[in-house]
Amino acid sequence: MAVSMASAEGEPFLTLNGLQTQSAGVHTLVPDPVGNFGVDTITFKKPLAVSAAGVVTWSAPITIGLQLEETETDNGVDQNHNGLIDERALVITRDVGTASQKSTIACHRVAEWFLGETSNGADDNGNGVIDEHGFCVRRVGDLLYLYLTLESPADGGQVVRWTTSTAIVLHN
Ligand SMILES: [Ca+2]
Ligand SMILES: [Ca+2]
Ligand SMILES: [Ca+2]
Repeated sequence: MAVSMASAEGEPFLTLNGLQTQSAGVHTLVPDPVGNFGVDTITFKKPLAVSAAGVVTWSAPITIGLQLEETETDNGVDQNHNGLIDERALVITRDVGTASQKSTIACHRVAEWFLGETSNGADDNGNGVIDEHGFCVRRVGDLLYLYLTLESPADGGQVVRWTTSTAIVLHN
């Protein structure tokens, strides 16, 4: 039992760590998610190289965003019959705005809302972020906080949700 719990909780953790937000430039965040609501879509650049004089060469923009699953409609009904309602996918788009722009899906089965949160202008789950979605990003100082809730159908029409959050240090 303990093993399966660890494995299940590991999935959102591994997803967040695979997003390559590590060392994203603090001054490259669009939007800069400093508000109490956070954002579910963010664009950033990463340092590719630093010259001897300290000049940073930045990557092309990278966008991470929460999107409605292609086969789902945002209406409280399980259109694609997978046992999940209005589920999202987390999409990474690299080389944004260039000829080689390409999107890939980082993960499916992202919940519409972060665990314990509902849309009401209040911080229901007491994590300091208001009305956050199943994927949410918020900046505090030079730390970028990432939140993720994944969900999976279970027996008897139930839905099981796993959630995690992490903080990464941004590049100046
Ligand atoms: Ca569905
Ligand atoms: Ca909250
Ligand atoms: Ca709320």
